[in-house]
This record gives sequence, structure tokens and C-alpha cells, in this order.
Amino acid sequence: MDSRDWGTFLLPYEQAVEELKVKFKTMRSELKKREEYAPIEFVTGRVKKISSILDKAKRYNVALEDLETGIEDIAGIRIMCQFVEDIRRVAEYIRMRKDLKVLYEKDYITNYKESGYRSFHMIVEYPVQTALGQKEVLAEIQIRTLAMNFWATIEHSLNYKYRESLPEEMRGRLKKAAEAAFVLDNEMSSIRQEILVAQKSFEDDSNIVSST
Ligand code: 0O2
Repeated sequence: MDSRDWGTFLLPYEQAVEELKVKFKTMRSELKKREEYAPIEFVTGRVKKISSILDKAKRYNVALEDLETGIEDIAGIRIMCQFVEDIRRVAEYIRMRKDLKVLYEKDYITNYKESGYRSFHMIVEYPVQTALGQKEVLAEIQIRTLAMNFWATIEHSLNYKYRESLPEEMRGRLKKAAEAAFVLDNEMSSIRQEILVAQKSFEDDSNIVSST
């Protein structure tokens, strides 16, 4: 493929990323208006770099003419949540949508990766309306907490810088850092839970006082 072919090949993916970003940002504002806090903190999206597509195709033995079906994360959306329990809720909202089809899910939170990576992935089929008609594209939606995102962003940039040559000791420390992020997530959830319980009992007490 020359650069012009790549340009047209990536067009529907760029459209899918732009549209899905708008849709999930809209979901965030809607939920924020309905409730006191939104389970979505922020949303980002990207189209995979050509060099990464080629790297992955080589790793998975995918021929250039099979990229559309063989590489599922050319279009990528990332949804960041405050709390671990928000992730399941957001995943459920996505399953209920009529504008995309969830093909399968990868739960790297329960089954975290060897590196320590945690995130919930959903591979979806999304129809884009192009000038030439409807085209189904695959997209990967990653749902994670702010702490999981903090870890993954730094680990990704260190791995990218040092490629495969990251010393074993560093990998071990990164894995420990991922555990620390997970402990932090659990502690934040537990603090929140206690605040909610205290709030509820405070509200119940004031209801009793006002009704007497
Ligand atoms: P980019 O293009 O740089 O954003 P793979 O993990 O890629 O060999 P698989 O099973 O297809 O194979 O992975 P999956 O589940 O589709 O996940 C791929 C994406 O998940 C990665 O994209 C990352 O965004 C994220 N990810 C997976 N494992 C790790 C990890 O150990 N550390 C970090 N930081 N991120 C991970 P790319 O390919 O890196 O994408």
C-alpha cells in the first residue's frame, strides 16, 4: 500500500473514532445531568499508527489484504472511570446500544496480563456511513480506571522507548506498580462506599426528624 492507499484505507476508521468519541462524551454529559456523578470521567480515541498496524500484522501473521478483519484495534476508544465498579456499568450501557454490535469482550481486570496490565476491552462492529454507502468497521473499546490508565500510559511509553529491551528487574517493578494501582483503586472504592453509607444514614436520620 502506498501513502494514498493508506489514507483511504484509514478514512472509515477515522470517522468511526470521531463518531464514537462524540457518542461516549454525550453519554458522559447525559449521565452527569441525571445523577450526581458520571461513571465516565473522560473519553479519548485514536487511529492506530501505520507502523503499529504493520508490526501487529507481522506478529499475528495477518496479510495486508486481511487487515480489516485481522486487526481489531485499528480504531480505538478509551473510556476512563473513577471507580472499578463503574467499568461494569459502562460495559452494560455499551451492550445495550443499538448503534454498534459487541462481538466479544476481554476481561483483563480479572485476568490481568503478565505485564500487570488491567483494563476491560470490548471488540465492537460499528457501521459508518461513507460516501459510497455503509461500511462496518471493527473497533476496540478499552474501559479502565484513572489508576489503570496512569499505569498503562507510563508503561506503554517506557516499553515503546526501550522496545523489547526493558530489563527484567524493571518489568518486575512495573508489575508491582500495577498491583499498587489496583490496591489504590480498591481503597478508593471502599472509601466511597463508606461515605455513601454514612450519607444514607444521615439522610434517613433527617427524614425521621422532619417527619416527627
Ligand atoms: P497502540 O496502537 O500503541 O495504541 P497485543 O497485546 O497487542 O499483543 P492483543 O491480544 O490483540 O495483543 O491485545 P489487545 O487485547 O487487543 O490489546 C491491545 C491494546 O491493549 C494495546 O494496544 C494497548 O493499548 C493495550 N495493552 C495490552 N497489553 C498492554 C500492556 O501490557 N501494557 C500497556 N500499556 N497496554 C497494553 P497497542 O498495540 O499497544 O496499541
